[in-house]
Amino acid sequence: MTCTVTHPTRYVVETLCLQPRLLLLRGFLSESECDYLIEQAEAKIAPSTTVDPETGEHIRVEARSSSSTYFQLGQTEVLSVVEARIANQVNLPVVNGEGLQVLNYQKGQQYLPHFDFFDPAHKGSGVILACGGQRVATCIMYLNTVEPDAGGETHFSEVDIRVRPVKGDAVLFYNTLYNGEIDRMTLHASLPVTAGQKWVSTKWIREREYKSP
Ligand code: PD2
Ligand code: ZN
Repeated sequence: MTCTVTHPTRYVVETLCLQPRLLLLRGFLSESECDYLIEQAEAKIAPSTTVDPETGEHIRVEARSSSSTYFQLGQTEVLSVVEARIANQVNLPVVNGEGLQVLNYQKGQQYLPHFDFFDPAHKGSGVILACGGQRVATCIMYLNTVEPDAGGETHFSEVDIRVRPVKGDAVLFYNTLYNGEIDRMTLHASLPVTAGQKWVSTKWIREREYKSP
């Protein structure tokens, strides 16, 4: 499909919480960028994996029942534009970003409460932290709207904040505190989708340039 790249974009930044540092970015992606990301992902989507904290390897877990796929940094022009927009918002270079991930949740699928940072106390974290440092921020972009009462909210349980997926909006949160320590207040989940489906794109941003192992 053709995707109109409109850069720079105007969007509204709303602070949802100071700790954890949580921002809602309304209208962060255009409709056509959302549709483009879904279309690019659809062909290659597969059951999601997560990083094993003991070994650092990618494994499939019940806690994450979605399907997903990854893109390389700058793989297409549209991806580059979105990546530059995120980099501007977090004030960190594009190269600190891991490749964009697109996730699909069907009815009943969810992502149980977890942290996006790598806990330095876990055995497997050393290997992962060596290639770019900590995941300082996460940007979850909603690619479709999930109707009210149809579940699928991103839930920050420590502060009981639920963000409902609205097409084009994004939630940005900081996994580390100002002193660089991990912030356990960022515990978050994707609540089960109870009707329809949910599409998101997640960007994890590292402390330094990210080089995949
Ligand atoms: O899809 C979500 O709402 C969600 C919630 C928690 C995504 C992630 N975590 C993630 O991709 O890390
Ligand atoms: Zn997460």
